[in-house]
Parts: sequence; C-alpha cells; structure tokens
Amino acid sequence: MRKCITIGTFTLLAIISYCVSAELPIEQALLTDAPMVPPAITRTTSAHVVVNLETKEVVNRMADGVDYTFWTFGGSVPGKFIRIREGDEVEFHLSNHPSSKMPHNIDLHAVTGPGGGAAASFTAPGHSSQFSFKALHSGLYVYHCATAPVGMHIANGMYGMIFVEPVGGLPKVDREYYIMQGDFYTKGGYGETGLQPFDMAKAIKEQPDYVVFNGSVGSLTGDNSLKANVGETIRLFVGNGGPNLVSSFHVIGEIFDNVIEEGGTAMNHNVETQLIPAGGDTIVEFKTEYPGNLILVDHSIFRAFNKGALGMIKVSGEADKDIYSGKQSDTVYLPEGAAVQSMEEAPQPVLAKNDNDRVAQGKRIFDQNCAACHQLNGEGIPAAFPPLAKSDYLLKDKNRAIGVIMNGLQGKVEVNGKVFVGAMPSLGLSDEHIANVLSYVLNTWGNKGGFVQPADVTKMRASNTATKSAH
Ligand code: HEC
Ligand SMILES: [Cu+2]
Repeated sequence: MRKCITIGTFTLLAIISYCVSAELPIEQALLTDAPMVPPAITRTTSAHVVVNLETKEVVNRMADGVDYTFWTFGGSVPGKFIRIREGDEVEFHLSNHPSSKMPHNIDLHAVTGPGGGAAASFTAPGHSSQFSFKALHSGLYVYHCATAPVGMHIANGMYGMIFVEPVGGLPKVDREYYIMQGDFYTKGGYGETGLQPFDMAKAIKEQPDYVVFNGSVGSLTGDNSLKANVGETIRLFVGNGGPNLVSSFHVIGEIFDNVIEEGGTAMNHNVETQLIPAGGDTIVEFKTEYPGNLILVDHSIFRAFNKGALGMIKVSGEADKDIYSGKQSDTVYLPEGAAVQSMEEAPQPVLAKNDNDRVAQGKRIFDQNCAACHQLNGEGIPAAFPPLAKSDYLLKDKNRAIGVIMNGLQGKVEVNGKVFVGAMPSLGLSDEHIANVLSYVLNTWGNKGGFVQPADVTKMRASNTATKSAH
C-alpha cells in the first residue's frame, strides 16, 4: 500500500510531496568519502532509504603546488559512495550549496527512468530538489552531473558511485576500498603551479594534463596509501568518471582472483588488467599473499608515471619465499664474443678523409655504441660506468685505451680516484671505427686532444693475436 502526502498551499512557494510505501522501514543512508566504503548491508528486506547529497564547488589540491576549482558531490572527488540494497526505495535529496556559481543535477546510472534523475534533480544554487526511484537492478553504478555543458561538469569532478547490493549481498571480505579515476584539463601543463583553470579546448581534444585516482596526484600514495595485511581478502570498487579516457586498471604485483565485469553480474577470474569504460566501473577482488607495495596504475602507462594515475596498497606481514624469492643473485653476463653489432656484417665504413672528419665520424660511433653506458656527456654513471671525460685512465695510455675498446674490460679499474668493478663488452668495432671513436673521445669534454689512426689499431690487433696464440 502506498501513501502519498502533499504539503503546501499557493501562498507557499514550496510544494513538497512524498510517496512512501507504508510497510517499508525508513533509513538514512550512510555516505562515505573515497577511499572508504559504507559497511555491507545486513538487513534482509527492502527499506525506504533517504539519501542527502550536496553539490559544492571547492578549491582543492590537484598536485603539490597546483590547485583546482573542483565541482563536487559532497565536497571532494570522487563524490560520496552510496550503498543501498536491490529492491530499496530511494528518496533522493540533492542540495546545491548557496556558494555555488552553477546549477547542478544528478544522473544515477542505477536509476530506471528519464535521464537517471537528471531533470528531476536540476537544482539552482541555494536550492534543494527531491525525487525517488526504485532500485530494480543490483550492481555497481556511476553517477554524475548532467547539467550543460555536461562534459565540463564531469571534467571538474562531478562523479561518484552507488552500489546496489544484490539480495543476499556479496561474500564477506576483510577490506573494501573505493577508487575512481578521472582525467583533468588545465591551462598550464602537468605540475605547473598555482590555481589552474579548466581548459575546454584540451578537453575536447581529449588531451588531459592529469589522469588521477580519487581526485588528485598522490591521493593514494605515501601516507595516503591503502593498507592491508598478508592473507587478507581485498575488494576494490573501481570506477572511471572520465570524462574522456578509458582505464586499463592494473595492480602491479597482484592478479585479480575475481572480477565482476562492469560492476554487473558476470564474474571473471585470474585477470591481469581490467578495462573500465568512461562512465563505468568494475569490482575486483584478490587475496594478498605476499608483503610489499602493490602499485595501482592505469596501464596506459604514461598516465601512471607522467600524469598521476598511481596508487599504492601497503601490504604488511611475513614473506613466504616459496611464493616469491626476491633477488637471488646478480652476476656479470658476458657471452663469448659479445658484440653490440659486428662490423663485419655491417656495411663497409666510409674511410675518414682527415683527422677532423675522423672526430666527426667518431661522434656517431660513440653515440650509437658507447653513450648507453658512458652517457652522451662522457660523465658515465657513478658506481656503474666510469667517466671518459677527463679520465686519467684513458688519457694515460693510448694503446691501453685501444685495447679496452678492442677487447672489452673486466674486473677492477680505477678512474680519477674511484674504483669501478664491472664489465665492458668487446663491441666488435673495426680498426677504422676504433680509431674514429677514440679520436672523438680524446678531443671532446675537455680531454687533452690527440688522434688515433687505424694503423695504430691494426698494430695493436696484431700484437694482441700474437699474445693470444703464444698462450
Ligand atoms: C655496456 C656498457 C658499456 C659500453 C657500451 C661501453 N663501455 Fe666502456 N666501460 C664500461 C665499463 C663497465 C667499464 C669499466 C670496466 C671495469 O670495471 O673493468 C668501461 C671502461 C671503459 C674505459 C676505461 C675506463 C675509463 O673510464 O677510462 C674506456 C676508455 C671505455 N670504457 C671506453 C668505451 C668506449 C669508447 C665505448 C664505445 C666504443 C665503450 N666504452 C662502450 C661499460 C661500457
Ligand atoms: Cu554539475
């Protein structure tokens, strides 16, 4: 039986009407900010659930030194997490804070009805709207603002999720977390400081400066990392607000035991990376078997390391070396006759016309064969690759330097007072190329000069072969 009450007169501007199924218990929904999720629903019957949500425009941190005017459901991005049960009757109140500059509304993908509630919830600043819907379908659903320009409201952070628990609920887990990805478009590039305005042109071109979890760079790293212990079961409610990008959600160091695809009812197992459409979501579950940091990323990986889509779960507990050993050894790998590229197979070199030309050709050989280790600036890398710039070892003995490049070098070597213990492979360079590259090295980065001729190398090679055959 339904009871409908209308309160109001023509002298009052507000006319309030509600229809409540008389037999349903009335309940106030408990809403949470990310990464927290409201507790699982324990009741076994439907209820009349009252949801109060407030839209608010706030200046918040996007990254260190970078602020942004976010438009929010509940004061932060993503919006509050709503948890109800399949069959519930939801009485929804959307209030738009008086300080807002824009009207807002809400389109809940969990609603069966025009616009997901958008028109019914259209609310001017300082007003409050009410509508009701019945949760006909279980599942995880995105909600978002659908006020024109829709893209702009979503790009400013107006999205969140509502979980309609199936009758009977989900299996119990130790921890549940709420994560939502979003892409942001700012006038200044990534990391450019100050209060950054929204950039409509970039949004239309789908070229975000930021792609982040839970509304800012670092919202789930460092002190904000999620926590778990070895042996626990974790459930992540992961949404994607967009407005534009599709997420390739991946946890480095884990495999999803269960994935409830698109937050519906289909269950997949043993999944590495889960696609999450813009305006869609997924539920992933896994057990933590090993301690350490699990890294959450959008595996469109530049977004993770250059635009902010990075999070962390710190797992504490005992390491089981049978599951993962850690590094067991690190030895030098130097196969017989190792060569980056054998010059015998390469096209015949054009002979250098004079010493200046030799240096010019030597630069190309250096950039292609040596710079990976000794670096383009010849400075090397501390404790790994010795410098060639002003190297006392190199400059002391020209023939020894020829020998290093011809044969490679292994074991301990002291350069400018620092000891290096590593291995340089023989690169299989021709006499001409060894002469060229050494002439380049000798005349670059402030080195003292001098030239090496192919004949010098040929002579060294002959004595080299003589020594070898004498053994
Ligand atoms: C794969 C990395 C690697 C590449 C490529 C490489 N080197 Fe080295 N080089 C080393 C290492 C490591 C040492 C030190 C070896 C040791 O510890 O015994 C070294 C030592 C040297 C030395 C003697 C030490 C010094 O700093 O004076 C010279 C000269 C040298 N390399 C020149 C070259 C030149 C020229 C090339 C390119 C033709 C080249 N190397 C390519 C790794 C490399
Ligand atoms: Cu809005």
